[in-house]
Amino acid sequence: MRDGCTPWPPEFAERYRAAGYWTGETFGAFLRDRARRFADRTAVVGGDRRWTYAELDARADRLATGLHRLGIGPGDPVVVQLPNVPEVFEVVFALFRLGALPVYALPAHRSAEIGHLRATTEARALVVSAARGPFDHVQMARKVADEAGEGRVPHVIGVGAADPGSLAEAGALPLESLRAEDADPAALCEADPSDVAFFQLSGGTTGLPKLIPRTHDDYLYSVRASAGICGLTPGTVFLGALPIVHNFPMSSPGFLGVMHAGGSTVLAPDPSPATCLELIERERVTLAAAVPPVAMLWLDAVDGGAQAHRDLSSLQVLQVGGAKFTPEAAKRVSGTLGCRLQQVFGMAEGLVNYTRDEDDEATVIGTQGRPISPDDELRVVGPDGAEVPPGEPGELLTRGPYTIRGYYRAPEHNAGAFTPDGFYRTGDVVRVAPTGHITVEGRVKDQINRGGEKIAPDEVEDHILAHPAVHDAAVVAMPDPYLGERACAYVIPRRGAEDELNRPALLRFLRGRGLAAYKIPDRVEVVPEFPATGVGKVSKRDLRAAIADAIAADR
Ligand code: J2J
Repeated sequence: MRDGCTPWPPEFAERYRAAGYWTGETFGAFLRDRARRFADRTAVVGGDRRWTYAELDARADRLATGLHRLGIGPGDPVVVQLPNVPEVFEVVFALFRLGALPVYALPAHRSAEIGHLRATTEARALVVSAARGPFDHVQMARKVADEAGEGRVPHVIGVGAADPGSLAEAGALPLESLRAEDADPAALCEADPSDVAFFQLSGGTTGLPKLIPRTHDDYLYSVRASAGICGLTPGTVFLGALPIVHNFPMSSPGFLGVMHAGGSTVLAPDPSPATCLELIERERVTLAAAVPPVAMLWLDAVDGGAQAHRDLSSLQVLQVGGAKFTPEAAKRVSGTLGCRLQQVFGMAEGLVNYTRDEDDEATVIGTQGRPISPDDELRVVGPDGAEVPPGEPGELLTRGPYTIRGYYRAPEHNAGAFTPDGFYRTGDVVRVAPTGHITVEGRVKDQINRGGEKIAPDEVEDHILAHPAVHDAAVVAMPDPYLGERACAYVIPRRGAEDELNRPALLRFLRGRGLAAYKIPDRVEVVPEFPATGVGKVSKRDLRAAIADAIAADR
């Protein structure tokens, strides 16, 4: 495995191969095979564009050829930050065909995150949106690229420019210019299936987001198994409403599961009910994936709202995951949307759980499902690390055929995030029923789950601490009826700088540092001191309670 990664011990790798989980298929070969079997079927729909499997396959080869001529080759990381457009598929499969590694960034990420990804992976190119919009991704990427030392400056590639010719002025190459007339088979390279195929980004709990190295073998196993569990067929029409390279819409079963089955993915430019419910009706969508706040917006829009007139009869399953879906909301799905609910509890590090078709209603509403694989090993432990009695709440630890054994280039962090025998500490507090179904009860990790978007408080605190008027900062979750949680920053001003520290100034400062918008605190409380724990550390528990009380009193 690539340097900086933690391989599975050989006895586990052998077991996973012998069980038929790891088949030696690569992503490049995966698309080739689908293109042969489903050539004329629609692979992806975005706006008024529809690409068949054969067309996607040919595009991937042509772009791979152009990228090869640019000097991108086997093992080269390339940051991919794109909105939900068909080119996402073209770019990532072109990279796979070269043995190059996509590094998946979310559209919301800004220079702080993209810069970190570039530096950690030593990326050879940054592929960003050049479409006109409220934010200039090309300019940001150019700035990030120029921060790399001499000789290591990555290419900036722009996708979707209205006037590709003008991109050169902004210091970027238009994607169009990289599509070779004819594919050159010599440019293509078959990757090692047991090696890293791409990097996902972790939500993170401490410091900067960690990179998650996923192999062809492990990831394609989760994709195939997910497609089976979700009963996908060539008739599946999947609505990609969330940022499409997030682990959930990519692999649970996501667009890759849909490709495995020969179905179609319809890309929604945004997750709003107006956009998505119209697409479900028009494209006869059968499967959609949403985070809880998005699902709730759809429910409200249909339940006597502006989208009540939509014909949603094609929709068979709404998947909800990424954050806890309350039983109250879960109960509304079948009556309002006329489809089944599937709860999904997953993580980019690996383990994914689904409620199943055959589960009774109480299980679908009250649990977050059970694991994909019979070889997913779960341990539920108390604060002392010992297993709790069955059915009791505790922290979930897991290892298995598609759960990583370590983050990329993070040995110190890995020492705490994994047990010595290779279990990943999820930080989630769960209960496991005798049937194996998991209910998420809370978490022990210091993380904020803002409607499915994960925030590492520590990362935001570091940015706040860089403000000259700030003495100390603590970022905590506060309850929110719509997103579940939002972020509140408690800050102590430096003595004498009390007047300089106010919310607008701090928010401007954080935006100026290039932090993704969802990480910018929703509320700022300026205080003279923090409550302390017995050992003198700031008590985040007390801060969470204080802000929850303050919100309750405001209502
Ligand atoms: C409660 N918490 C949940 C759920 C994730 C499928 C679905 C989601 C993700 C994802 C994913 C939850 N109820 N149903 O990668 O393939 C919280 C947990 C978990 C963390 C992982 C997939 N579903 N969570 O959300 O890497 O805290 O993956 O550890 O973004 O989200 O976040 P992420």
